[in-house]
Amino acid sequence: MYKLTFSPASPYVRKVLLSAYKAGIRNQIELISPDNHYENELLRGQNSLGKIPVLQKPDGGYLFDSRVIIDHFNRIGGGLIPLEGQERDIILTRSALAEGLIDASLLIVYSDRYAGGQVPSKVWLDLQIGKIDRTLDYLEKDIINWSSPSGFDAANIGLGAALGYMSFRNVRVWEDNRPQLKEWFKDKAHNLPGFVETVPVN
Ligand SMILES: N[C@@H](CCC(=O)N[C@@H](CS)C(=O)NCC(=O)O)C(=O)O
Repeated sequence: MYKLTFSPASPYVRKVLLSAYKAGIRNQIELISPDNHYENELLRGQNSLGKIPVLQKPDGGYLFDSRVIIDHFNRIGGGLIPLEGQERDIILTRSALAEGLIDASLLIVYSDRYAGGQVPSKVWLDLQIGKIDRTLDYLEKDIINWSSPSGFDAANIGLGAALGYMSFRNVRVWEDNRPQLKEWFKDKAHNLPGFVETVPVN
């Protein structure tokens, strides 16, 4: 069995779990919940950056971060990232865009959570909001191209996790004036294997 540091709120963990569903290996993964403090910290401690997700493989080796874990799932189960060709470059670039949405959203959430009683910097918040809004506007036009021969790929999974996280933490009302993206989320993202099972909770 694999072991995965689990947090029900983490968009990076959700991305990894959705990828496991898609690759057909979800049933080979034991989730180590934060309630299991000792084991969760032991796993997390394998990443000196102190971040989750961390995956322990059946052979005892460890993998992080989420992109590396997804690449591993892709090699053993497939269906997430084409192994070669131009399509691979496209999916990886789209995945990076979705990742950037998650990163900027998390930085906004953390700027408040770790402000230590100070008011978060408006300059910093505006910088992150600018990245998010520009990307959402781009996606509103580009999402029509995101359908994949394999059904759902790593980029679709990343975007589903990113939009879900933004709503969950009230980072942005991303649906406003973005009907294409809204429809994609309702019709496509909700059909990702495991999407409903991994809806973020506190
Ligand atoms: N690039 C990493 C980011 C992981 C990450 O930032 N995870 C958050 C949880 S959502 C975390 O562990 N934060 C704690 C920290 O930054 O100390 C990945 O893709 O896995």
